Amino acid sequence: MKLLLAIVQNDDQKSLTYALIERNISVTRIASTGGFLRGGNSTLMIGVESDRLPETLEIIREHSSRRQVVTVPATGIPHNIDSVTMPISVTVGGATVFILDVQETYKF
Ligand code: 2BA
Repeated sequence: MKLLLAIVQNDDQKSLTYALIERNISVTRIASTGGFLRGGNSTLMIGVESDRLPETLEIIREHSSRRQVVTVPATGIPHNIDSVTMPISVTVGGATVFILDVQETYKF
């Protein structure tokens, strides 16, 4: 059995948790804080049988980022005015995943 610790942005944790539960993969969410940005994130503790590891990683990959539209200065556009901005779509989010071997599991 493997224990995954997946650190994701708060905005992604809900859809990721739902996706895991839908596939019958148990998950525990811990509210956490990134040491560098000091922002809230979520750490998901996921215990899975080793043969479900690739499937679980794929679910995390699929559900840990999203597209977001941000507005940026329209530099580089000929004859642009300083205050002109343009919307662009970027991918935000992502996951940091640690995988640990589980020696034994008990449920009492
Ligand atoms: P990521 O590397 O994607 O990390 C996102 C969050 O995942 C981190 O939040 C932290 O909570 C966790 N994490 C990542 N690597 C870890 C590790 N080896 N051990 C334990 N937890 C880990 P933050 O610490 O707030 O960092 C947010 C983002 O800031 C990082 O994104 C990275 O792009 C950047 N960053 C972090 N430390 C940095 C540093 N010393 N110098 C420059 N940029 C840094």
